[in-house]
Amino acid sequence: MNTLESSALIIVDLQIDFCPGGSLAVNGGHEIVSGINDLISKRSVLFKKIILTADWHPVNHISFASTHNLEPFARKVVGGDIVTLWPDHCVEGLKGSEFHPDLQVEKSDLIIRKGRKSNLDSYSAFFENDRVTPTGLKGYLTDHSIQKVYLSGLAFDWCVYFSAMDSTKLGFETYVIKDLTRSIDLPAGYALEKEIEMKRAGVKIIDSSYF
Ligand code: VGL
Ligand code: ZN
Repeated sequence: MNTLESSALIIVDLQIDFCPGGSLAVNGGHEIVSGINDLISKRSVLFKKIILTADWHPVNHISFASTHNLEPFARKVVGGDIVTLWPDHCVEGLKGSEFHPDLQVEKSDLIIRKGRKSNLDSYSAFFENDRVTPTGLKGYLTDHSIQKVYLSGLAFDWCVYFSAMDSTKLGFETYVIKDLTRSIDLPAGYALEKEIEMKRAGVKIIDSSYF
C-alpha cells in the first residue's frame, strides 16, 4: 500500500479556548492554523483521512478548577490520580468550544468529541483518562487500513502527547509534526520531558518540511 493510502492527519483540539484570547490559551496556538490548512490542501497526495478532535466538556466538568472551588492549574487527587485542574474551557456548545474560525474544518472526514462525561476527562484522541474507554478512533483508523498517524494541534504536551503515546502503543507508525503544535509547558521544561518520553516510545518528531 502506498503512503497516501495508509496515512491519516489528526488535528487535535484546535479550538478557540486553546488559542490566544481563549480561557486556556496556549501561547501561539493560532500560529499553526495556516500550516495545518496547507497540509489539508495537499490531502489528495498526502492523506487518506483527516480527523479533527474537539475537547467538549459539560458545565461543572471534573477537570475544571471551579468545580472543586480551586484555582486554575491547582493539582488535586481525583479518583486516586493526581490531576491538573484547568480553567473552565471548551464547554459544549459555547463559543470557546468552536474550532478556530480559519481552520478548514469542512475538509475533514471525522470529528471526535472527547471529555463529554462530567466525571471523566479525556486527553487522548484514542482513550478517555480511565485509559480503557475507547473514543472509537482506533476502530475508524483500522477499518480504513490506516497505518501511519500524523498528529498536529494543541497542546503538544497534553492532548497531542497522550494521543501520540496511545497511537504508538496501538501499533500505528506515529509522527508528531512539531511546528504544527504549541505547548502549555507548565512548569517550564514540561514539554521537553514529554517530547523525550514520546521519542523513547518510538514516536517520530518531525516538522512540516518533512512533507
Ligand atoms: C487539553 C488541558 C485540558 C488539550 C484539554 O487539548 O491539550 N489540555 N483539556
Ligand atoms: Zn479539557
